[in-house]
Amino acid sequence: MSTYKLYYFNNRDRGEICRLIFAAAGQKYEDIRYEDDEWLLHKAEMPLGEMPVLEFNAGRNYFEQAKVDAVVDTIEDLITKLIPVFDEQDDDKREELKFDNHLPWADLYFYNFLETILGINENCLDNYPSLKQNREEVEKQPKIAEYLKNRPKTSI
Ligand SMILES: N[C@@H](CCC(=O)N[C@@H](CS)C(=O)NCC(=O)O)C(=O)O
Repeated sequence: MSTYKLYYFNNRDRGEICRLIFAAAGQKYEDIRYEDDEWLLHKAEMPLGEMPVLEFNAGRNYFEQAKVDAVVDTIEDLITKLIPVFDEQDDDKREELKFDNHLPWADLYFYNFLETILGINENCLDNYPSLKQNREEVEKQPKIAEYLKNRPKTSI
């Protein structure tokens, strides 16, 4: 028999839709709710350090499709953070936004991830000029350019 554990904070926010779906389906599940003051003890147990997390049959990330969804959703979070920067026309304000949102780190993360995806499909950014531009800007940074030129070549 399938068993489900849903981990979330003791509030509705992003977790409640899962609870509502379980309720609507009449599916039993364990509703594990962490209080804010105990969250830091559990954060590292979560695959992405965030909740909600669904545990199914005593393991995490069981469905291939769920893993794919998680990757896409995580990239979606990054894109959401990048959008105000792409939209900002004023160069100074744009730099400020990057700083405020810790975007240098997000840009690098995104750059690295996309490199793998581009290895699978080199045309995948053709419809996303702003993402292409973001990659180009990362590559243009002198220290990054130097690193990319000299790093060992690996397949992934
Ligand atoms: N894209 C993620 C976002 C999850 C998310 O932002 N979770 C927040 C609560 S709504 C969280 O875990 N915050 C605590 C933390 O990041 O330490 C999802 O929808 O699963």
